[in-house]
Amino acid sequence: MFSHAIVRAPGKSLINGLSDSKDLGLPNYDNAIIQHTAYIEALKSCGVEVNVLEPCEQYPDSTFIEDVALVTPECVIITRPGAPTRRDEVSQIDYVLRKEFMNIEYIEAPGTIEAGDIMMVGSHYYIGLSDRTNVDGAEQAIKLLQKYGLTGSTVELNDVLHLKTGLSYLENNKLVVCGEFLSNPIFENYDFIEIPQEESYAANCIWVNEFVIIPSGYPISKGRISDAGFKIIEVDVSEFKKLDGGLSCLSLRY
Ligand code: CIR
Repeated sequence: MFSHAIVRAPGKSLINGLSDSKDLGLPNYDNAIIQHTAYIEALKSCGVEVNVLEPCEQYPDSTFIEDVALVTPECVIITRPGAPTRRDEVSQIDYVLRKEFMNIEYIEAPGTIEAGDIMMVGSHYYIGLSDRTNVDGAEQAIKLLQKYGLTGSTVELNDVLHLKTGLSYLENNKLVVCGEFLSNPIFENYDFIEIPQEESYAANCIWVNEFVIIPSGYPISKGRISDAGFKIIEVDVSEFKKLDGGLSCLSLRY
């Protein structure tokens, strides 16, 4: 169960965020604020207390707060983002987490890792090797997890930005799966909830205390996740999609 979440309000600099989805256009700041507020309300309705951090104009992608830290029940790992424009974003979360957590660890150069590449399944953490997360960063993270009695393993990525762009774990062995992960033997023992390619954006959804928060506008995915026994909350995050950001990227949950 999660009791807390941390989010960062988007800044006006959002329009300068990284994007491989330029065909969707630039994000609209006013809509992004409305959508972000609805996202916070969705988290609250799952019983989570939400700490809303001030926007940080210096870092256009800083609303995608998931990427800069991994919060586990035993320790926090401050990441080292692979995207150069995001690397110093960590300075904006470090002091926030220090107020709440004792065991804070850091990924060091030349390692890079973004926590959108890390999927928690109980005490095990799958780490995607992507354009943002390198082998060194993943190995450092696995060693740190082991130090606290947790485990980790790597997953090669081919097509997606982050591991959780195409995978979401919903507890009870249920795994939302799309694209390249459907045929990856690493995940063959999970109960798949398959997301069709045309709805691939919905593969990034979040389990929060019996609920699953999904992006609105993906009816096949909604039906399949609902049929698997979950209560669904839909949130429109289309402005964040324009920057390749999904639902999970917008919060740290613990
Ligand atoms: C980026 O490219 O870094 C941001 N525009 C989007 C980050 C999305 N984060 C995530 O999937 N965990």
